[in-house]
Amino acid sequence: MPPPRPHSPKPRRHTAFRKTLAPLALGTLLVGTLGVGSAAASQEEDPGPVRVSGAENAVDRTEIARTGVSIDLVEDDGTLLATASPGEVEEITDLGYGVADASPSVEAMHPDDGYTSYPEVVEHVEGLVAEYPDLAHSEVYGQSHEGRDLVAVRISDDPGVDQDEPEVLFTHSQHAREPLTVEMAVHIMDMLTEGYGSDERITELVDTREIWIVPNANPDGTEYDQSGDTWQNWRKTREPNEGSDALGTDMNRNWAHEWGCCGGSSGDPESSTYRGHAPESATEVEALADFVRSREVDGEQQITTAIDFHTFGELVLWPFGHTYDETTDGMNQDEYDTHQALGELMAGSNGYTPQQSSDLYITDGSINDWLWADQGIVNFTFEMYPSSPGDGGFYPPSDVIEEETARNEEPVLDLLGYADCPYRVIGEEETYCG
Ligand code: 0X9
Ligand code: CA
Ligand code: ZN
Repeated sequence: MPPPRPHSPKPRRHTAFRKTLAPLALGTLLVGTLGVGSAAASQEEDPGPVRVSGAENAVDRTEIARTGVSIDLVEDDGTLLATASPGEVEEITDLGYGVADASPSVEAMHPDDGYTSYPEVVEHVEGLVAEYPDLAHSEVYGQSHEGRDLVAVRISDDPGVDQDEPEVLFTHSQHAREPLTVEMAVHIMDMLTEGYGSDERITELVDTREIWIVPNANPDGTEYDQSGDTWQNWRKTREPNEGSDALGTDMNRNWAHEWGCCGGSSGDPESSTYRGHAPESATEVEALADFVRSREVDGEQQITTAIDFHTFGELVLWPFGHTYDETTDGMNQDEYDTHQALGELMAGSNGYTPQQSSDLYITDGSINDWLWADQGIVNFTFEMYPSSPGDGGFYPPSDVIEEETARNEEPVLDLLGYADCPYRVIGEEETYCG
């Protein structure tokens, strides 16, 4: 069954085009916005891409993030690419940083058919399960706000039943405007099923692990992002917020560990890093958190390791995000060292930069912090290709998909390999897995 189409009016324009196309589009705009006054008014405040100069370190970046902007990239010279509303631009300017418009080129903004849409990913999963019933099994773990199925795929030998094997979780597209991460999910599913029986390493891993793939954690956001003549640069979910015209929550600020603690998210629904009105208030976060909790069998969380895929920046990140400290309540030295060693190992294969997540800027309510602190899962955020906005930012041309997803085969297989005892990576398997 195809998911219901959202009924919200299509956006008339995109922030990125306001400056260049405004005079030209004025006539259409007036006609186009008749009768949708409030929606049009809220779009005036839609966050758009900006370039921020003058930030020198993670503390500066956190100060900037605290205004509510999403920091989308830290460039080598310290310049930031961010998504900011007009109000946030003013705040950053008041803090003494430079802000310039960073609208991407028109060509770069056309949705690219080479990407896998949400309906296509559902179809791909159905095809996979039909072709490899002995290796792949799909489950609907909930419904998005707009009623789309939230899908998880289990790949293992005997995938329909729960075996006593270490489980690994790959999550994709918490952020709608990161479509390359959905391609990563497709690549992992294809690699594991096609490689089974011919590739010895893959066969062994599929036989001895249960591998969960959530190919799109935020389908409403993705469908909206791909709904117009241009990509919509949309990050959040699409659920209405009480008392505001602004839609959606930043899923990666809505998780229930130290939610909203540390200036790493926004309390303003207009912001692209809005944390929601309560932990797990976003329908899609609650459903995914429930799914993770459901993997606790006989008091033991079966999932041992995880990667949450994002774009962009080519980074491997590990918890915590809510504090600059490496060790703290809920993260001792061995635990930190295990994350660091595994992160560095994986970065050694894909060429990404490995670092603690707060080295970038403080985030609170991220999935990483919750998976570790609440569920004890050794886990990472991958920020995939590109490393610079010049290569397409969130929307690189689809002809990079094959190369940039294949680039993560080795790290994914490495992580699967350590899933029986991640502490082996620091030589402490006796202590923790004996
Ligand atoms: O800010 C985010 O949510 C991630 N970056 S993105 O540009 N894809 O939005 C980074 C999250 C890293 N922080 C933690 N994992 N704590
Ligand atoms: Ca199991
Ligand atoms: Zn992201």
